Amino acid sequence: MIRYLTAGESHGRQLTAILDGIPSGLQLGLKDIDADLKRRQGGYGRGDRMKIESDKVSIVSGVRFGKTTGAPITLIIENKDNVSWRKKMSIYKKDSDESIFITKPRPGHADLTGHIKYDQPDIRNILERSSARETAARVAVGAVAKKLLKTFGIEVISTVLSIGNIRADLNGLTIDKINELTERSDLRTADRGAEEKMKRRIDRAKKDGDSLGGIFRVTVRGAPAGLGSHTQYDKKLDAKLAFAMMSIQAIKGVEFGLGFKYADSPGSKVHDEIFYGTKRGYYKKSNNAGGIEGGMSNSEDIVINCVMKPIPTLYKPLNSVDIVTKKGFKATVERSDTCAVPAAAVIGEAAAAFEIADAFLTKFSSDNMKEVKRNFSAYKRYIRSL
Ligand code: EPS
Repeated sequence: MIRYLTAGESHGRQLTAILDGIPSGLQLGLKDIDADLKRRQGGYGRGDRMKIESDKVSIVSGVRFGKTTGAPITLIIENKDNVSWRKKMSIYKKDSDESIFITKPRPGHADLTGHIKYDQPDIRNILERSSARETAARVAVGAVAKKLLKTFGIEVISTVLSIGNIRADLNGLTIDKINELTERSDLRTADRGAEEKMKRRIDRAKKDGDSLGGIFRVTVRGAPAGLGSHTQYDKKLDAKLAFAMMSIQAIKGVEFGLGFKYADSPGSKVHDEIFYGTKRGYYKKSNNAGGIEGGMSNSEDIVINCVMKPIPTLYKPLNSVDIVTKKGFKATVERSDTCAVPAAAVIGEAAAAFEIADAFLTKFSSDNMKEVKRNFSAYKRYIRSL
């Protein structure tokens, strides 16, 4: 139902996203998007680039007088750093300069395979686009999806579960409390004790020229039963969400609900039993499934955990081979973040929000918000009648 593309290089002029299929009549302002762009830029452990950028969106199509028109929405975010990169990122042949070519691929990055696949003598042509800078555009798209979902009482939130090998203890905390503590935390985590330890671990990694990964959780609250479908592989909601999360730079694994822990227990211990109450209708007392059964949302919270690898741009040298001389070297120093797990959590919200909005509009489809609302209300009446 909805789709988007992004374009733009990390040090190019701007990032652009075109979002197609959002119904007409959705109230949308710059503030809705800028708030999430700011959240993405935060997080203890970010590098100096974030001191240069202060991301703000421009909406250049698809919105008029504060509401979507149904036409494609074009979102633009400027790269402030581009002023120092104009010549190095020039589109003109006359500005070409072999002396600035990057020939030393970083282990763990797209550099080497991108150089081979695209036949590019300058690795910059790969790294500019594989850079996580692109996620600013995706967060802008996700913010529009979130705005749409909010109209229907659906919320997408995130929290950081671990950084390095330090885990947050969320025992005894309600999801509202977790969210409140997360939004006030420099590391987007709800455990203050763990946060202090994580910060010290990040400080140490920075001093050592190293980087750290971690795990974050994205939770979708208020999704009705029946988003996605069991009938075809590419309609399954968990499959679509997993694809979306895995498409985020540096994400190496995704699990839903109990996830990999499903392997440890027999079926009788892990499947969420079904109950019925005259007021509540069908309900469950556990949510090991993480809100999705048979590729469909089941009305419980959708719980997605993602692991982010440590960022591959390191000050600490790792073995690599120069693509011109074919000689070994110890990887070069590049400006980078030490840890970007809190930012990845915000990006995860955006990726999930887009997929949920797509599944929502597939189910309650229309070209205009009024009709989507009518369709959704009728479905809610049907669910209440069961
Ligand atoms: C990134 C390297 C750093 C990060 C960047 C992602 O940029 P630079 O090379 O300019 O120092 O700051 O992330 C962002 C710019 C951003 O907005 O998140 C990389 O190599 O992926």
